[in-house]
Amino acid sequence: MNSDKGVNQGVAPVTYGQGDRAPRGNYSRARADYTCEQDFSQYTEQDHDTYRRLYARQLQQLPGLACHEFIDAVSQLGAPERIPRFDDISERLQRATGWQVVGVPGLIPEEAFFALLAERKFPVTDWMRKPEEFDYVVEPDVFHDLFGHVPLLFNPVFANYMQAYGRGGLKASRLDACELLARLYWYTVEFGLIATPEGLRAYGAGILSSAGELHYAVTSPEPNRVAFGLQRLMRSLYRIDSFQGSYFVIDSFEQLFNATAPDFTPLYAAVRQQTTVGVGTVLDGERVFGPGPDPR
Ligand code: HBI
Ligand code: FE
Repeated sequence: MNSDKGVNQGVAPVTYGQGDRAPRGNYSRARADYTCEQDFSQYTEQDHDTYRRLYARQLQQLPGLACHEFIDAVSQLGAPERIPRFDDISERLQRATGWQVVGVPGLIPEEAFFALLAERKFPVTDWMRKPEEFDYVVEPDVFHDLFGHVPLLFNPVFANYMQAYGRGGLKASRLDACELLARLYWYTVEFGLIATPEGLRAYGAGILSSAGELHYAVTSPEPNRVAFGLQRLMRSLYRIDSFQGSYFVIDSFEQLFNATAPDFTPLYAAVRQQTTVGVGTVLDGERVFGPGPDPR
């Protein structure tokens, strides 16, 4: 098990996309790899209640909007009434796909993040948002990280994709291409849609853990839904503070995994030669999807 060896009191807090706002987590308890024990004693009854209410609200929206792989696995998170113990989830996950969840104080630096994914460890923020942040929280919290990300780690193909992403990230760090690879994460792991025989469904954690965006991403006539293409995706800017203007649609998790198999070095070079694509832009001749069926 983890000892306190390697605790790094000097570990730097991380503040992506937050301007000057200090991150909420306490980074002094993190080890050198940025992981920490899940501080279970910090949770108040109010925190557990917030988890229970968030879980219930998302769960009832899933049919017809979330992909079946997610719906099939969500119960693996354990009892929906209280914040689960990461170790209990890890035990089940370990058996299913060899993944573990590990605690972190919040956002961590990209290289530390990639290194954990490459070892089949998914970093989960341990603190819970406050009730006044019920609908929107700036930083990922324990609900987003667990409910949004962990169910699909029970799917063997998606689980392999996440590890491949981590390995690709370590390589991208050396090639100064993290910005391009971050777009891949954003438009797949966080905001991905998948075309199924029953219609469009969401598999991205940012969608699945959001009360409003789940319905919007799948059924609204407003956003663009573009067929997944790696080069096109890496050219595309994204926004972090409102619903997405564009989503990318995969056909299968195999497609996603296979797309990450080649060495990205020539791809990065090609993308750098091209113009970036603005939020919500559709290019000439591009395959787009209409909104999916509304289950309401
Ligand atoms: N840290 N805890 C945490 N969770 C993330 O999702 C995360 C991160 N650090 C970096 C990061 N994501 C992004 O840079 C991804 O684009 C890779
Ligand atoms: Fe996330």
